[in-house]
Amino acid sequence: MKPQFPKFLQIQPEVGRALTQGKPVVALESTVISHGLPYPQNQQLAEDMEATVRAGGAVPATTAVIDGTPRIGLDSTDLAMLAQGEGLRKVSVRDFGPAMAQKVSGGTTVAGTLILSEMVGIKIFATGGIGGVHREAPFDISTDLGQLAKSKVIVVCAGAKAILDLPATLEQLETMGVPVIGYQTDEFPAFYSRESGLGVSARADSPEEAAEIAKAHWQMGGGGLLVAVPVPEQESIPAAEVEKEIQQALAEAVLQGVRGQSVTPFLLSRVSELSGGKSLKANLALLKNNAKTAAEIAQQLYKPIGLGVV
Ligand code: PSU
Ligand code: MN
Repeated sequence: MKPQFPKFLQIQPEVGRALTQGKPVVALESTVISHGLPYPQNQQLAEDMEATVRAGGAVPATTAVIDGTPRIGLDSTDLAMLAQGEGLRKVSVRDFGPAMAQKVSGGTTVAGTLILSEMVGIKIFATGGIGGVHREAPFDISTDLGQLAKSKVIVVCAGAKAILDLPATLEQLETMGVPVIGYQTDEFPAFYSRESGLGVSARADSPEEAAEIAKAHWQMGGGGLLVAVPVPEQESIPAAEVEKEIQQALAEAVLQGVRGQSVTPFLLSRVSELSGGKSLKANLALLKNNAKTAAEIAQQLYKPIGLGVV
């Protein structure tokens, strides 16, 4: 049966064809472009992630809202606009309605990308780090977690962002029934660092194994899954080293009264400045590595192996 795509979405023809033919598609979130990284690294990264997915044999589909239309699959002009545009929104679950009605543009967060992916049958996407429970304000819990529990999509990430309360974030994921799969690791990666001292709920050593776990989870009525891939060794920063910068950035955020959607972008950019660009390098490396891993898993997801097609 051919998938029916909602009329209010704009799907790039190549992505639509791949979905209709059951070929592997990897979605890519775009808040990392509009809010997570500085220009021009953000634009280069957006292009690099698409190229990495392609090299891995899958079709990339960066998602965003442009002039009020939710879009799945963007071209270079769109990516450049997201990287350079002024006044772009950060589109999470509650922001689609206003963004669409008021015809504005913005990058989709992990939660926003989960919604769009599931709507068109994309089963996997790549990001840097998911949102989670904040340290200074434990009632500030990213919508990413709630949406992960609902959408039947794999999110390939390098763990949750290190600026967060990682143990609390893992507890929330457990409460919400979201499997946390360590990819070739028993430890939950901490974004800039390969180590956190925290465990995962299961481990997968290959793309096949990750895909089989996801298919079985979905057969049992489960929602989203995290596949947590450690940042490549060469660009990783020891947790103790980056922690000092995180502490300082957190203190500044409290002092300056940074709140709501601005907290995560503020912290990421301050840590980058304080680390002399070292954390930015790690962030870029892990994003590309996650795109590569997502393409590998996508190949397996669309194959009728083991437990059968989903
Ligand atoms: N990963 C990155 N940089 C980012 C983000 C993730 O490497 O900027 C974004 C994601 O879009 C994620 C969002 O969904 O930050 C979380 O924001 P908040 O904590 O406000 O929910
Ligand atoms: Mn928040």
